Amino acid sequence: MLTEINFDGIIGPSHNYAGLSPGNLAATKNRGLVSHPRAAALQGIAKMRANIALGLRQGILLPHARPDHRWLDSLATQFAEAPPHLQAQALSASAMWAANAATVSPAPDASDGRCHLTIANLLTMPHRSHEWPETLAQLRLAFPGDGFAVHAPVPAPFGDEGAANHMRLTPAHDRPGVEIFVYGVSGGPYPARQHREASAAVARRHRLNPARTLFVQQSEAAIAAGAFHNDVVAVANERVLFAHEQAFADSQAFYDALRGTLPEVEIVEVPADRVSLEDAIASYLFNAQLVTLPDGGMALILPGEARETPSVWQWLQEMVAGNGPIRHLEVVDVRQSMANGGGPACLRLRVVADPATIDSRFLVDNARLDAIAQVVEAHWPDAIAQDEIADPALIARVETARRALLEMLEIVELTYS
Ligand code: SUG
Repeated sequence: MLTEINFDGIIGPSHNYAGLSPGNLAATKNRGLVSHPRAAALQGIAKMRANIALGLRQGILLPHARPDHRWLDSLATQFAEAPPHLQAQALSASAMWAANAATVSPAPDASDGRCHLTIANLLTMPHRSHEWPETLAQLRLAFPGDGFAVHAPVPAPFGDEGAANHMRLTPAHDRPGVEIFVYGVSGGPYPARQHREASAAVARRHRLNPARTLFVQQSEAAIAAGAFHNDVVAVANERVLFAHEQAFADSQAFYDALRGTLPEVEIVEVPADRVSLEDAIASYLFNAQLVTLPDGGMALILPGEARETPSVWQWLQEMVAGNGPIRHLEVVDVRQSMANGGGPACLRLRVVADPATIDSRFLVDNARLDAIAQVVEAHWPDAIAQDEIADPALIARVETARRALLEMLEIVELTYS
C-alpha cells in the first residue's frame, strides 16, 4: 500500500557551526559557537520517535563520510594540508538536512507509474555541492527495483536543492497530485539557490503531467529575509497548503492556478500583519512537518522556537481552535540543527511508496532507534569547537563513529572512510 514515509537524516558526528551558508541567517549568526553533535543526533532521534508515536512510518538516511576525502582528492589536496575553508567545507554534516537530498515524485504522478527521485546537486554552496555522490549511492540502495527511478543530479549551472523547493498537493497521498516547483530569481543580497531550469528538468525526468505541474517564483523579499529555501515559508500536505502571505512573488496567480487544477485545495495563509516574515523565519513556523494522522486529521510538527515566538504561538492557538484542517500541534526540540538553519521539515525527505519495496535497513521502529541512540551515545563527540576542526583526534573520532553506525545497521556498502 502506498504510504508517506519520512526519511530523517541522522545528524552526523561532525555537526559544527562553521557559518557556511550565506543567506541562512541562523547559520551565519551562530558561526563559531561550540556544537554538540551527540545531543544534536539524540534530538533528531527523539523527533523520529515523536513521529512514530503519532502513528507515522519512519525511515533514516545516513551521515556521509566526513571529511570527504574523495572531494578533497578531486581538489588535489588532503584534509591535513587543506586551507581552513576547505577543511570546514569537507567536514560539514549538512547531509542531515534530508529535504535537500532529492526531489521525489510519487508513482501516481508519473506517466510511467514509477516513483521518481532526482538527487539534488546543491551546487550553490561549496560545502553542500559534494553531497550528491553519496546521496545517490544511498538512495539507489534504499530504493531498489523497477518501482523506483533514482536519477543523478541535473547538471551545472542549474542549481537544484531538492524537496525543500517542491510541494505536492493531492486529495490523498496515493492519488495523482499537483506538483509545485518553487524557484528563485533574485534574493536581494543572497543567492537564489533553486533555478527554474533545474526544476523544469526534474519535472520532465519525472514524467509529470504538464497540466498538473506548476512553476512558482519565490518572492525576493522572502529570500532576502532569510528564506533560503521555500520550505522556510510554506509547506503542503494532501489538500492543504500552509504558507506565509509573502512566500511567493505572485500569490494570487499561484492560488488561482492551484484552485483551477485542484478544486478541493485548502489554502491556509498566514497574514504578514499577524506574523511578520522575520518572526516566521526566526521561529521556523513553516518548517514544520505537516502530516496526515492515521485517523485522517492533520498535525503540524513544530520546533520549540515556534512556541517561544509570541506572534507565532498566538496565531497557532487560534488556528487549532478554529475550524481549519490542522487540528494538532506537536512541538519537538531540534535546537542543535535549528542553530544551523535546519528545522523539523529540513531534517526529513518524504517518500510516498509501499514500505515493502524499500530496503528495510532504511526503515526504523523504536527498537532500531534505541540501537542507533546507543551508537550515538558511545561514539558521537560531545562538543566541537571551531578551533579544533582540524584536530586529527577529532577527525579519527568522527570517522570511527560513522563506521560504528554503518556496521550496527549492516549498511557497510556505504563505508568509504
Ligand atoms: O543549506 N545549513 C543548511 C540548512 C538546510 C536547511 N534545509 C531546508 N530548509 N530544507 C543550508 O543552508 C549550515 C552548515 C554550516 O554552516 O556549517 C547549512 O548548511
